[in-house]
Amino acid sequence: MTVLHAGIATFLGASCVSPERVALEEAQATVAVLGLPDDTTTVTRPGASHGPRAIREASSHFAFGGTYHFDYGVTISDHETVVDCGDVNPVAGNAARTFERAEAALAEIHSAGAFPVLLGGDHATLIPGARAAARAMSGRMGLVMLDTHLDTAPDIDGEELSHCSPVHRVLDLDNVDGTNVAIIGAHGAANPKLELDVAEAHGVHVFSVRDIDRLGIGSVARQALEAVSDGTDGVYLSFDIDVLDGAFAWGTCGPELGGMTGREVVQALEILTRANLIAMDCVEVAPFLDPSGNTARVGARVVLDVLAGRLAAGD
Ligand SMILES: [Mn+2]
Repeated sequence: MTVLHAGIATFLGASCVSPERVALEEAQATVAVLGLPDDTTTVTRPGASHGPRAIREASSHFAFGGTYHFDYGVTISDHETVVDCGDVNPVAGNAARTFERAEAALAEIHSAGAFPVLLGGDHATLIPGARAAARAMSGRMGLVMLDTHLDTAPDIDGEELSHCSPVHRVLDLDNVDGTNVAIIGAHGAANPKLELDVAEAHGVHVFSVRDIDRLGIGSVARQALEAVSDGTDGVYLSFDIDVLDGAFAWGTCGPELGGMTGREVVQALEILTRANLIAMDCVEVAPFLDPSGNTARVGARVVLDVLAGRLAAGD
């Protein structure tokens, strides 16, 4: 039976399971989707707080024919038990407390041995995502981020929990070294010089769109994979939907001209999923800015590619 729009719009129609270790273990969850509907650290155009539900809704379109991913030749549901843990309940106006709640839920998911798929929310979503992942592992953690922006600002007017600062908060972690951080897709006119200076000072590998033009996405993704994997026990993958050219995904706070193409993103994910991924996020989908629904659909597709890519890489 083909089911597209019946029932509750969980991610891929997955069962709802509370983000508690015991419940997740009872469900034998191997992948746990968690929404963080918060965009209160956004500096310009908000709306990403509605991203998780829009991505879930869009994921319904991919439930046609089961969860077979043609590009990878794998049926995700044959290998993974995906569950949907719903959304973190944000504390309005208090990002710190909201992120504590997100970290607590993510800690349960990690302890149950499931792979967390965190749906933002603005890019500050990466802060609790990375903190929880870093705490759940023993060795060093790498970070690979696809983003138009560097997001390395130390703070914004003294506020350290900003969607301009998540990479700096990751660099603050004890078990992260800047040389194990790679940013793919940086470009455009909205990256302050200070953020580039911070990235360079920490030895972060920045692969710009011009690098992609010059070297090809295959070479760039392989170099990033090597950097984030070198000496690390696990890699966090953070995907900001705005890394795509604004023409592909304009429903986001800061769409830019001249970003990555859909084909480049697909190729990059195929390579990056060969890393030992310990968690992922997909952030900055602001559905009200894209009435067509395409940006959310792209977000759902990114998650599917990561899930299928991990399976293909594990063969
Ligand atoms: Mn961005």
